[in-house]
Amino acid sequence: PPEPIADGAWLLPGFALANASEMLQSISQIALQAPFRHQVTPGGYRMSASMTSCGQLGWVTDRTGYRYSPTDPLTGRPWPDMPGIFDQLARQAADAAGYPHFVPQGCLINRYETGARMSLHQDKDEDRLEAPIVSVSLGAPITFLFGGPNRTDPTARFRLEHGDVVVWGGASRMFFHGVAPLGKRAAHPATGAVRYNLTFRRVR
Ligand code: MD5
Ligand code: FE
Repeated sequence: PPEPIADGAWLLPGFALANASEMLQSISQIALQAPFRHQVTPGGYRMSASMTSCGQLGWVTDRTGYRYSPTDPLTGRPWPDMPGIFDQLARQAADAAGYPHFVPQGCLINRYETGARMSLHQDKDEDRLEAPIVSVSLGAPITFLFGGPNRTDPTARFRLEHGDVVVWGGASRMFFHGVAPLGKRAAHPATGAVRYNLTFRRVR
């Protein structure tokens, strides 16, 4: 059953488990067309998580800024189509968390290897901040950090495991959050020492 973890945020433990191996296969297929790459922030830092996207819009960053793009800057081609199983799972999870009619326009796929992390940030490059973000974790477990609406708010930490889904809506949609470095011993039989996170987003 969904567990509340913050104002408007729901953890759905194991919600994606039954589809996990098919989703991992889809990620491999997507990466053949749109390879994982380490993007650079506007400040000039190389992100330690590598990323790709599928669907109508992908999230990109370079020295000029953060934005959503219908094409992959690496290849100039549209992002790979969003697999039906991704779209269905994201809608079902949003529904189960009390956000019906969620329409994902894009899926950002983050790939964490040992030591990769994501520092505290807000997701605010979307025009539709009233829509939730659906997040699916696959592979090695990590410690997720989330705070509140202000950067200085205290951060809670909890473990996200293979197959877990979190739906971030309501107030939590704008909360500061991050990911602790993937531990040296963190692994899962399905992926080895790698964690994937898929975030489904309504952008426009
Ligand atoms: C991850 N990814 O585990 C996380 C999961 C990202 C990112 O943060 O931007 O790619 S998404 C978690 C999330 C989304 C929106 C709001 C909140 C968390 N929150 O309020 O804590 O790779
Ligand atoms: Fe984020």
